[in-house]
Amino acid sequence: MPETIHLKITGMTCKHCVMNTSKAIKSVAGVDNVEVILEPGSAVITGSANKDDLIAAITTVGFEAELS
Ligand code: 9UX
Repeated sequence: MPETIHLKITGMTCKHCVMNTSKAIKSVAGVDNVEVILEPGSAVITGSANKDDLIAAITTVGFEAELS
């Protein structure tokens, strides 16, 4: 069942960071939609993606994420 996941993301400083983070999140299985917000750093994800997989994907592009 689809759900909405809210993440706090630290380290993004520009629009390119936001794009990289969005792409990384979209690459995770089960993501239906994502909105990444630069200031303050956050993401709202809908779908059935695994939360740890989302956090790991964000780490891969150089930022830190936690559930919020
Ligand atoms: Mo440009 Mo955003 O290096 O980190 S992508 S500031």
